[in-house]
Amino acid sequence: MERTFVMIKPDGVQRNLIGKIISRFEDKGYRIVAMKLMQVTRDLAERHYEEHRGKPFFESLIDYITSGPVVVMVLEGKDVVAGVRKMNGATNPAEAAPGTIRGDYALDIGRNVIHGADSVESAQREISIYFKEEELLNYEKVTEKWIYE
Ligand code: DAT
Ligand code: MG
Repeated sequence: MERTFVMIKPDGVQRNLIGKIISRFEDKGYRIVAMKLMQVTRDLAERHYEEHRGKPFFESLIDYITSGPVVVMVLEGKDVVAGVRKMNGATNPAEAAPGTIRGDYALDIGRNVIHGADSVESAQREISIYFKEEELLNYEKVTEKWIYE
């Protein structure tokens, strides 16, 4: 089963959106296989976002991600990488469709509430940055026979 990496960013935590955001993913049918509240260090943030190093917004992105606690999680499900990206909405909330997380809860690109890995390879890399193998749980939910045919 495919896995993705998701982060509720510091603004999402401060604005009491943790429960609402997790509910959206649960309601969709994705299974949470790992989750924790944590403070991201600059070193960790720079590793996470290394593809953006040198871009004009890099330093403010690192300041933002390290500005307070975040919730990180690993979600599992059919086509979960693309599915979560769709649920998150466009990177710039000004362009994110209503009904998406960024479309419903954000206004500025530098306060866009949520992160989701952009490919299966990115997901694997990001999961390994934020989680140890033993933090990823293997279990089944009884509802899954009503979610998958
Ligand atoms: P995404 O988070 O949708 O994967 P990304 O990987 O291109 O988007 O960028 C990572 C984060 O960096 C993004 O959530 C917000 C910030 N960012 C991206 N492009 C930006 C820009 N042009 N100006 C300011 N911040 C930007
Ligand atoms: Mg990205």
